Amino acid sequence: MTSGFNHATRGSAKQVLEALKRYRRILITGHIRPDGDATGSCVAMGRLLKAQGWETTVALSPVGMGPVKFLLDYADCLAPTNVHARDYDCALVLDCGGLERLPDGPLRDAVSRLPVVNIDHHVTNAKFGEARWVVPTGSSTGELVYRFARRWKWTFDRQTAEALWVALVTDTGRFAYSSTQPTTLRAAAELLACGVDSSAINDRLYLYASEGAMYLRRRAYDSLQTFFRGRVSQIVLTARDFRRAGVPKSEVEDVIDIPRSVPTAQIALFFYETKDKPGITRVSVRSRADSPSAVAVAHHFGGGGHLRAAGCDIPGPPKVAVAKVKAYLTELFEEAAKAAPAEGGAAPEPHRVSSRRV
Ligand SMILES: [Mn+2]
Repeated sequence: MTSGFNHATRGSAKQVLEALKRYRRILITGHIRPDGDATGSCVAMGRLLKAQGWETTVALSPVGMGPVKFLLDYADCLAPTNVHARDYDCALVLDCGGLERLPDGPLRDAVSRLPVVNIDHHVTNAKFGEARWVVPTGSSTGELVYRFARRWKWTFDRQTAEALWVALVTDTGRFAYSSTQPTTLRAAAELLACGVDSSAINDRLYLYASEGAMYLRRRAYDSLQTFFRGRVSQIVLTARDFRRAGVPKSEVEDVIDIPRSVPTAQIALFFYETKDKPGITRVSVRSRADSPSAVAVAHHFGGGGHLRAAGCDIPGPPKVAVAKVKAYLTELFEEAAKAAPAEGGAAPEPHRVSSRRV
């Protein structure tokens, strides 16, 4: 496979626009359990295309959406269960690397019957649909939607700018992750100029916490453990924790920062059980530049995502998932130690797993 071919399969903004021009009624949707980027991108694109004369409907489930739910007031939104293919000419799928990442049921059925156009930034993107624009180096799909609209000189009203602002802010960890690029900040600057109330949005997204969320944070801190001489850190929230808290995981998206805050941690893990997937432990994985990549770890367990931020589902309760991931990481670290023996005769990484509570 030549690099030219690879490039072609990623498509272009122009390819996406040409495809959309062939259709009138556009169904817009994003990945399951929509986060700020998926929600903001869909809502903004719905408004942008509508302003250009398209008929647009955004289909996203508000369940578990958390504090970004307010963006749904900015678009004509439909529950994924109420979607029928006959009402649309085309599906525009945003911030979604593969159709299996759409919610099961009427929405996915409808999309599978429609011509599909995709804008996305996941490295694991399957390059599906009749037209696409996939930019793995893009900070967020929101940034791509911004660049897309900007390229055709479309304008951004305040609500559209706010939806894109939320997408950028949430996917870049408030412009802190390494995915933040000059283009990201330029987009953000333009959006601010459109009247985004960044301070109010920041409070809404990051400051306010319910009692339940505070309880979960305490539980998360209590569960913090490190392994492999501090190179791996993890927290666990069980179904029982969520039952007691009475709030969903979307209210504590940032608890992954607890294991990430261990200075020696190359890999940070967050194991949690949710109501919608009983019997499954979900794992969020984060990695640093000098470690096995998060996506490699997630991929081993059938998951995916970005180079340094990925996730996977592992059957069984957290205890079982923790053991499985630990076993895999032991292998990874041993392989790495063999491939690059320590300099100056220093002892290789220990084979045993040392565990300590911090
Ligand atoms: Mn995203």
